[in-house]
Amino acid sequence: MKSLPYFCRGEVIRGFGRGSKELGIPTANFPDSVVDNLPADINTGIYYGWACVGNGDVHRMVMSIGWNPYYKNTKKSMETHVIHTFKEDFYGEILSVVMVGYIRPERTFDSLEALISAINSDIGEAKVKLQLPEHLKLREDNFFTTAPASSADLSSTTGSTSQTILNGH
Ligand code: ADP
Ligand code: RBF
Ligand code: MG
Repeated sequence: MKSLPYFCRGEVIRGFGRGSKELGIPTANFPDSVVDNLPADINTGIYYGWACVGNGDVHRMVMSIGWNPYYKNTKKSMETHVIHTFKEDFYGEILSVVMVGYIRPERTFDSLEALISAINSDIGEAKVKLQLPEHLKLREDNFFTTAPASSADLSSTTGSTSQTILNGH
Protein backbone atom coordinates (compact mmCIF):
# COMPACT_ATOMS: atom_id res chain seq x y z
CA MET A 1 0.00 0.00 0.00
CA LYS A 2 1.81 3.07 -1.25
CA SER A 3 -0.08 5.48 1.02
CA LEU A 4 1.42 3.99 4.19
CA PRO A 5 2.55 5.43 6.51
CA TYR A 6 -0.64 7.49 6.58
CA PHE A 7 -1.05 10.25 9.16
CA CYS A 8 -4.41 11.73 10.10
CA ARG A 9 -6.19 13.39 12.97
CA GLY A 10 -9.65 14.53 13.91
CA GLU A 11 -12.14 14.86 16.72
CA VAL A 12 -13.31 11.73 18.56
CA ILE A 13 -17.05 11.31 17.96
CA ARG A 14 -19.69 9.01 19.46
CA GLY A 15 -20.45 5.68 17.77
CA PHE A 16 -22.97 3.06 18.87
CA GLY A 17 -21.29 2.58 22.26
CA ARG A 18 -20.77 -1.12 21.43
CA GLY A 19 -16.98 -1.30 21.63
CA SER A 20 -16.67 -1.01 25.39
CA LYS A 21 -20.01 -2.50 26.38
CA GLU A 22 -20.26 -5.54 24.09
CA LEU A 23 -16.63 -6.27 23.26
CA GLY A 24 -14.72 -4.83 26.23
CA ILE A 25 -12.53 -3.14 23.60
CA PRO A 26 -13.29 0.60 23.28
CA THR A 27 -12.71 2.17 19.86
CA ALA A 28 -12.44 5.92 19.31
CA ASN A 29 -14.45 6.80 16.19
CA PHE A 30 -13.43 9.45 13.64
CA PRO A 31 -15.92 11.79 11.89
CA ASP A 32 -16.76 11.59 8.16
CA SER A 33 -14.29 14.40 7.45
CA VAL A 34 -11.46 11.96 8.26
CA VAL A 35 -13.05 8.82 6.73
CA ASP A 36 -13.88 10.60 3.44
CA ASN A 37 -10.28 11.78 3.04
CA LEU A 38 -8.75 8.29 2.98
CA PRO A 39 -6.69 7.71 -0.18
CA ALA A 40 -8.22 5.22 -2.65
CA ASP A 41 -5.51 2.61 -2.08
CA ILE A 42 -6.17 2.39 1.68
CA ASN A 43 -8.43 -0.66 1.66
CA THR A 44 -10.93 -1.47 4.35
CA GLY A 45 -9.54 -3.80 7.01
CA ILE A 46 -7.43 -3.84 10.12
CA TYR A 47 -4.32 -1.65 10.53
CA TYR A 48 -1.79 -1.02 13.28
CA GLY A 49 0.25 2.02 14.17
CA TRP A 50 0.70 4.79 16.73
CA ALA A 51 -1.80 7.18 18.31
CA CYS A 52 -1.99 10.08 20.72
CA VAL A 53 -4.91 11.89 22.36
CA GLY A 54 -4.54 15.70 22.36
CA ASN A 55 -0.87 16.42 23.00
CA GLY A 56 -0.53 13.38 25.26
CA ASP A 57 1.81 10.38 25.08
CA VAL A 58 2.11 8.28 21.93
CA HIS A 59 0.73 4.73 22.32
CA ARG A 60 0.40 1.68 20.08
CA MET A 61 -2.96 1.29 18.32
CA VAL A 62 -5.03 -1.02 16.14
CA MET A 63 -7.64 0.41 13.78
CA SER A 64 -10.62 -1.04 11.96
CA ILE A 65 -11.77 0.62 8.72
CA GLY A 66 -15.00 -0.46 7.06
CA TRP A 67 -18.54 -1.58 7.69
CA ASN A 68 -18.06 -4.02 10.61
CA PRO A 69 -19.52 -7.04 8.72
CA TYR A 70 -20.32 -8.78 12.02
CA TYR A 71 -22.73 -5.90 12.77
CA LYS A 72 -23.62 -5.06 9.13
CA ASN A 73 -23.12 -1.30 9.57
CA THR A 74 -24.37 0.81 6.67
CA LYS A 75 -21.84 3.59 7.24
CA LYS A 76 -18.09 3.20 6.73
CA SER A 77 -16.26 3.83 9.99
CA MET A 78 -12.69 4.33 11.08
CA GLU A 79 -12.23 3.23 14.70
CA THR A 80 -9.06 3.18 16.76
CA HIS A 81 -8.41 1.05 19.81
CA VAL A 82 -5.52 2.68 21.66
CA ILE A 83 -3.44 0.06 23.45
CA HIS A 84 -3.43 1.90 26.76
CA THR A 85 -5.74 2.19 29.76
CA PHE A 86 -7.11 5.73 30.07
CA LYS A 87 -8.61 7.13 33.26
CA GLU A 88 -11.48 8.79 31.37
CA ASP A 89 -13.29 8.91 28.03
CA PHE A 90 -11.91 11.40 25.53
CA TYR A 91 -14.90 12.29 23.33
CA GLY A 92 -14.40 15.67 21.65
CA GLU A 93 -10.61 15.50 21.91
CA ILE A 94 -8.26 15.32 18.93
CA LEU A 95 -6.94 11.85 18.16
CA SER A 96 -3.78 11.80 16.01
CA VAL A 97 -2.79 8.52 14.37
CA VAL A 98 -0.26 7.13 11.96
CA MET A 99 -1.22 3.89 10.23
CA VAL A 100 1.98 2.00 9.52
CA GLY A 101 0.91 -1.52 8.48
CA TYR A 102 -2.00 -3.69 7.39
CA ILE A 103 -3.07 -6.83 9.29
CA ARG A 104 -6.12 -8.37 7.53
CA PRO A 105 -9.47 -7.64 5.88
CA GLU A 106 -12.61 -7.19 8.00
CA ARG A 107 -14.77 -10.31 8.15
CA THR A 108 -17.80 -11.65 9.92
CA PHE A 109 -17.69 -14.24 12.72
CA ASP A 110 -20.00 -16.94 14.09
CA SER A 111 -19.96 -15.46 17.57
CA LEU A 112 -19.06 -12.38 19.54
CA GLU A 113 -16.35 -14.41 21.31
CA ALA A 114 -14.73 -15.21 17.94
CA LEU A 115 -14.71 -11.49 17.00
CA ILE A 116 -13.17 -10.60 20.37
CA SER A 117 -10.47 -13.24 20.03
CA ALA A 118 -9.63 -12.04 16.48
CA ILE A 119 -9.25 -8.47 17.80
CA ASN A 120 -7.00 -9.71 20.61
CA SER A 121 -4.80 -11.52 18.13
CA ASP A 122 -4.63 -8.30 16.02
CA ILE A 123 -3.42 -6.51 19.17
CA GLY A 124 -0.78 -9.20 19.65
CA GLU A 125 0.39 -8.87 16.05
CA ALA A 126 0.56 -5.06 16.35
CA LYS A 127 2.71 -5.35 19.49
CA VAL A 128 5.20 -7.57 17.65
CA LYS A 129 5.35 -5.58 14.38
CA LEU A 130 5.64 -2.20 16.10
CA GLN A 131 9.00 -3.25 17.54
CA LEU A 132 10.57 -2.96 14.07
CA PRO A 133 12.99 0.00 13.85
CA GLU A 134 11.23 1.39 10.74
CA HIS A 135 7.97 1.55 12.75
CA LEU A 136 9.53 2.77 16.02
CA LYS A 137 10.93 5.83 14.29
CA LEU A 138 7.43 7.01 13.32
CA ARG A 139 6.52 7.17 16.99
CA GLU A 140 8.95 10.10 17.23
CA ASP A 141 7.51 11.93 14.20
CA ASN A 142 6.88 15.70 14.36
CA PHE A 143 3.25 14.93 13.64
CA PHE A 144 2.93 13.84 17.28
CA THR A 145 5.22 16.44 18.86
CA THR A 146 3.16 19.18 17.20
CA ALA A 147 -0.24 17.59 17.94
CA PRO A 148 -2.93 20.16 18.86
CA ALA A 149 -4.11 20.09 22.48
CA SER A 150 -7.74 20.68 21.49
CA SER A 151 -10.08 20.90 18.51
CA ALA A 152 -10.00 24.71 18.85
CA ASP A 153 -6.21 24.57 18.36
CA LEU A 154 -6.58 22.26 15.35
CA SER A 155 -9.12 24.47 13.62
CA SER A 156 -7.12 27.63 14.29
CA THR A 157 -4.04 26.17 12.55
CA THR A 158 -5.71 24.19 9.74
CA GLY A 159 -9.08 25.94 9.34
CA SER A 160 -10.61 22.47 9.65
CA THR A 161 -11.57 19.86 12.22
CA SER A 162 -9.47 17.18 10.56
CA GLN A 163 -6.06 16.86 8.95
CA THR A 164 -4.51 14.19 6.73
CA ILE A 165 -0.88 13.83 5.65
CA LEU A 166 0.29 11.33 3.05
CA ASN A 167 3.66 9.60 3.58
CA GLY A 168 4.64 12.23 6.13
CA HIS A 169 4.60 15.18 3.64
P1 ADP B 1 -18.37 4.57 20.64
O1 ADP B 1 -19.31 3.65 19.96
O2 ADP B 1 -19.01 5.87 21.06
O3 ADP B 1 -17.11 4.77 19.84
P2 ADP B 1 -16.95 2.73 22.40
O4 ADP B 1 -17.64 1.80 23.33
O5 ADP B 1 -16.29 2.19 21.18
O6 ADP B 1 -17.98 3.86 22.03
O7 ADP B 1 -15.90 3.50 23.30
C1 ADP B 1 -15.06 4.45 22.69
C2 ADP B 1 -14.72 5.60 23.61
O8 ADP B 1 -14.06 5.13 24.79
C3 ADP B 1 -13.71 6.52 22.94
O9 ADP B 1 -14.36 7.53 22.16
C4 ADP B 1 -12.95 7.12 24.11
O10 ADP B 1 -13.58 8.30 24.55
C5 ADP B 1 -13.05 6.04 25.19
N1 ADP B 1 -11.82 5.22 25.38
C6 ADP B 1 -11.30 4.92 26.61
N2 ADP B 1 -10.19 4.16 26.49
C7 ADP B 1 -9.98 3.96 25.16
C8 ADP B 1 -8.98 3.26 24.41
N3 ADP B 1 -7.96 2.61 25.03
N4 ADP B 1 -9.06 3.28 23.06
C9 ADP B 1 -10.08 3.92 22.45
N5 ADP B 1 -11.05 4.60 23.10
C10 ADP B 1 -11.02 4.64 24.45
N1 RBF C 1 -15.74 -5.82 13.11
C1 RBF C 1 -16.12 -6.79 12.25
O1 RBF C 1 -17.29 -6.90 11.95
N2 RBF C 1 -15.22 -7.67 11.70
C2 RBF C 1 -13.89 -7.62 11.98
O2 RBF C 1 -13.11 -8.43 11.44
C3 RBF C 1 -13.44 -6.62 12.92
N3 RBF C 1 -12.15 -6.53 13.26
C4 RBF C 1 -11.75 -5.56 14.15
C5 RBF C 1 -10.41 -5.48 14.52
C6 RBF C 1 -9.96 -4.50 15.39
C7 RBF C 1 -8.52 -4.45 15.79
C8 RBF C 1 -10.91 -3.57 15.94
C9 RBF C 1 -10.46 -2.53 16.91
C10 RBF C 1 -12.23 -3.66 15.59
C11 RBF C 1 -12.67 -4.64 14.68
N4 RBF C 1 -14.01 -4.73 14.30
C12 RBF C 1 -14.41 -5.71 13.44
C13 RBF C 1 -14.96 -3.66 14.66
C14 RBF C 1 -15.85 -3.94 15.83
O3 RBF C 1 -16.98 -4.64 15.41
C15 RBF C 1 -16.23 -2.55 16.36
O4 RBF C 1 -15.09 -1.94 16.90
C16 RBF C 1 -17.34 -2.60 17.38
O5 RBF C 1 -18.53 -2.98 16.77
C17 RBF C 1 -17.54 -1.24 18.06
O6 RBF C 1 -17.84 -0.23 17.15
MG1 MG D 1 -16.16 2.99 19.01
